[in-house]
Amino acid sequence: MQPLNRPSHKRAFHYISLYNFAYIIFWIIFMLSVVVNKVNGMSEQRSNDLKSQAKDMFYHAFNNYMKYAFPDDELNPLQCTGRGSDKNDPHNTIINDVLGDYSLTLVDCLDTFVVFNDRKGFEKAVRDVIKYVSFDQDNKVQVFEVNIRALGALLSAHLFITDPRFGYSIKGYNNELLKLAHDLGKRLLPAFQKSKTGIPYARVNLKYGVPINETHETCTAAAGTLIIEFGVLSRLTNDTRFEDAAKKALFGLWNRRTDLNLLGNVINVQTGQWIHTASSTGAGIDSFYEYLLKAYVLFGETEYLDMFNEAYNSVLRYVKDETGYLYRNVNMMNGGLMSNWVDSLSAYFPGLQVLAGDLDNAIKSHLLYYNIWKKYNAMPERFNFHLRNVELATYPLRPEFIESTYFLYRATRDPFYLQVGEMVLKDLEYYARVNCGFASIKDVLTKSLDERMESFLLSETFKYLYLLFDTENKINSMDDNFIFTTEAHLIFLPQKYLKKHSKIRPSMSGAERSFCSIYEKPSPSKHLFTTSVITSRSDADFARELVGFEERTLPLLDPKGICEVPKSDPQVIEVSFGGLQESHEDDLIYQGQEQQQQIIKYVDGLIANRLKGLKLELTKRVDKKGYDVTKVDNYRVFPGQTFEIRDPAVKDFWVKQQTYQTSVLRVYFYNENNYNAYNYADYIAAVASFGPKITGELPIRTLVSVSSSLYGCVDYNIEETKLIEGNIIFVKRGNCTFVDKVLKAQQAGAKGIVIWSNENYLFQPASAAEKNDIWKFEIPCVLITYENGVELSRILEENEKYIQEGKNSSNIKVKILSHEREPTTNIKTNENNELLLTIYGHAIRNIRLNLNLNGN
Ligand code: DMJ
Repeated sequence: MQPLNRPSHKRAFHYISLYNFAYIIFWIIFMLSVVVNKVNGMSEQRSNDLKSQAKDMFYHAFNNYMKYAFPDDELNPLQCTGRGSDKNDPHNTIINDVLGDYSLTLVDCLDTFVVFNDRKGFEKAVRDVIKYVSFDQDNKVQVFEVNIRALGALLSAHLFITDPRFGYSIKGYNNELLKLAHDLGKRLLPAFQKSKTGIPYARVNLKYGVPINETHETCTAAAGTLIIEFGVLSRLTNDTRFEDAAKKALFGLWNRRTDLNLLGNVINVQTGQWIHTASSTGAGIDSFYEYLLKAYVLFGETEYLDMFNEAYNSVLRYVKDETGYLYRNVNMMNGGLMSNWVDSLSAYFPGLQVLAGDLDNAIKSHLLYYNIWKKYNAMPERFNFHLRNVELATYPLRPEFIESTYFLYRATRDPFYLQVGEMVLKDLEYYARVNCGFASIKDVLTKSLDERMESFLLSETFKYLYLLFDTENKINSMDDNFIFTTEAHLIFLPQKYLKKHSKIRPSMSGAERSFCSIYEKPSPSKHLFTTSVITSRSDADFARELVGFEERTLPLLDPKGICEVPKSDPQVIEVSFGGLQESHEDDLIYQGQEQQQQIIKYVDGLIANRLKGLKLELTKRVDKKGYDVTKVDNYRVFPGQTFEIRDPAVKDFWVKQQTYQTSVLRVYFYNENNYNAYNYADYIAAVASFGPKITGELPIRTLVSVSSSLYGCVDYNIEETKLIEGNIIFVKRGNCTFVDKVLKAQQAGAKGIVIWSNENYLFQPASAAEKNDIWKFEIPCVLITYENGVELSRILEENEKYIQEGKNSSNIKVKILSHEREPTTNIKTNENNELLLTIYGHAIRNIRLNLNLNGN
């Protein structure tokens, strides 16, 4: 029997190997992809279920509002009653800024019905608004709130009714919503008319205008978030007053920006003085940025884009921190840190970054909020990133985080964002749903509830949630100049309402729009089975560590558990022509031109006839296509302008010039909460022009700071020398030269010196030539930015505390490593055979070389 069986087995094996090999492989791949898909992807069935749930959530809130509250403004979700303005307490601005007895919730969610494709619901809501809503109310409301929630909603619904493309026409409709909007707009105008700067008063009484003794203070977002609704109202009614007023307000703010292109938070509308000087992407300023970019998308007018690009660049430069995950509150004058929290409102910013085409930054900043949500199953109003805990614990069911998630999903189609949506949806259902609707969360730690259901829950939160899962929704593929307003109202403007573009507009931003997405889809081979790329990013865990979220939700990529600290090209580079030889001075070109002005300003930018002694500031472009010159000495180069160089010496100088060497200062520290997961930080440091260059890795050493000699300018005494010997010393910039600091440190036996700059950009510590000849510099000297210095001194202080408390006995150790990318400058030619200066391998886009002055 056996001999007979053997061949048959063999035959069976041959049969399998020849015919079924491909079949088996197919099944293995299929099963693996199913398994991985379960982890990283989302089935159609699941996203359909979530879509229906999102819809159900909206109707649960809306129907209960209609049943228990309408025609009042809002529903009290715990008591199942309605509420309007607080007549008993006129100073109750939390209520009265928003509720003015005009059925706010109904008005605010008109176009949400369009998103749900609910024609009947839409028509009924429109008819109710026409029948019940009047803005002729003796109520003082906030111009911003009424504008975004009511005016925007009315205009959006009117546009849908009157544009036959959508099929939302209503029989007998006679522009009633537009008339209501016009009436409301006129009631808001007094806020502008009484202001000397054109920046509107924050509040206005809908019946009687701006009350006497009304406060002069308003915030940037309140005054800078009007142009969309006011612009559209003007164009639809032919009444130009609204657009003119909103534009004046916007420029009133913009023209008061600082030299850093930053705006503050609160301003006096009569004097134009800034009252609160914190600049951020969050509360008080958030939608100002949003409306610059969206005004450009909607109206197509490039001045808004230019303003946005300038403002956004400064946000990246000063508000965004080193890691690229955190956008903080910084002083508008000097970029210094003003507080240690991020707020829930700023979670919209990644969505705006998507619209700006900056996906890379959008993904990073969104990861931070994702981890905050994971930690609390909600988004606390303020989160302290220093203490890694909640600073303000309320969560009024705001939309911002889900809004960004939606935009990121549309841009990447990464199922990670669907899972984020599912997490948000489940948490809202579990923690906020009550019998009569949804209640705001009073405390994200205890999940206690508040008697409030804000109208934006219906007009924004549920709308974005639904659109996220309804991947085929028409709105998602509208290829038009349409936008979601800051209250998520859908606004589009047919061609006939758009203005003709002016030809005088500076050329650059027209030609090189930063609107194409720079996101590169992952190559399929790299992610064969993984449908989510976000969860596979090597720095994904970093955001988790930033918020101190213990539970690991993303796959562990490094077995040692060490997060990768993100690195990127510098946002700003300074190049100095201090060392430029004036070899050209005898050239014919310059004969008789010694008196010629070195820099000439003209409408399209600046011209430099001679470069020697000039300093250039180069800023990374928003579209990531290299750098732009943003300053030449103290002259600014604005977006769209060029910097023309007429000095032939630039060619030699640029080719020879190797910009200064940078290194990495790796700081190893003890972290009480999470020692294993995150125990070093890398800071990019500039290496001094004198002393040894850094190659490879220098030995790890203890970092010391001498409290009696913070600047390191005087000879160290015996005690201090003992502390310094064999270690690396950390000193502050200032009080004496870099050379003095190095020599003193060297004398005391230091093995290296780290200088804490007072500036937030890197530059190279240099020495006067004579001293260079006299002294021998034996130890490496590196300089770190002000911000990194703040962080490092905090780490040193904390460690000292841990040592005293007996929690840790080890000093802070540092290692200086060479930076793998040597920054270099070069000259290349572009496709039109024009010369381009490059730095770090990137072109400087707005430099024009005009080196042939004699016309030969
Ligand atoms: C909404 O009214 C708008 O999104 C506004 O821009 C900010 N505040 C709320 C939601 O949080």
